Amino acid sequence: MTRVRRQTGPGPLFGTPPGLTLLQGFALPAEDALLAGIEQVVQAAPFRHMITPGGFAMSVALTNCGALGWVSDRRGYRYQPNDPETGRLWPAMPAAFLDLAQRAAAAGGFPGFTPDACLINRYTPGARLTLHQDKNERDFSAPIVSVSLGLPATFLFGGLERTDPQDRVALHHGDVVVWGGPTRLAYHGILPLKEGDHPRLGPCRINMTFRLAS
Ligand code: MD6
Ligand code: FE
Repeated sequence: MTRVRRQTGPGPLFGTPPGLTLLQGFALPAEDALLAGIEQVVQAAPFRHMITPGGFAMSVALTNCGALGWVSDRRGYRYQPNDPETGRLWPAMPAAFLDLAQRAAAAGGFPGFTPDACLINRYTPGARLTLHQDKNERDFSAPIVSVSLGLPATFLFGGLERTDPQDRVALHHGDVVVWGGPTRLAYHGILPLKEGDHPRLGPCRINMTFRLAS
């Protein structure tokens, strides 16, 4: 099984599982703008624990910005233009978010990526994301760009079947993962977040994933 080892300094890390590019520290220069943007989005559309179709509250709290937002409720998972809590449109995607996502996608081999959805996940210690596929988007030829902020987490990256073996990738503050092509529908998840206190974000991890949903 491939083990991904953390290297020093930013830049693409070769030897990651095929179809996954890890850009270590890529988001650090934009850190202040990203945190300000998140604050702005959260003021208009606060983090909330959505209910899964099975009836459980997710341990991860989430919100969205951009033309479309990912939502979950008893009826299932989908993208929609409005926040179900307020009925209002999701807040616009801050320019710094779009700029970072486009540069990261290009660095990961996907030039011309224009995401219309940004899902923002907040993890506190113990929160996890069980193994899943991202398959509510319409066009799987577009990649996903995923930005990690705050406490580190262990990302599980499996295959196209739920039971396939998984690689583990450590994601730290400022890391960006670009994911597309043959592994676009790979199962993946996040192990329960460990306790910790991040200098900028405190006891939490925030993940932003950019998608072309429509
Ligand atoms: C997370 N990320 O990192 C959860 N999905 O908190 C995801 O579920 C994810 O990072 C698709 C592509 C990249 C991701
Ligand atoms: Fe996902």
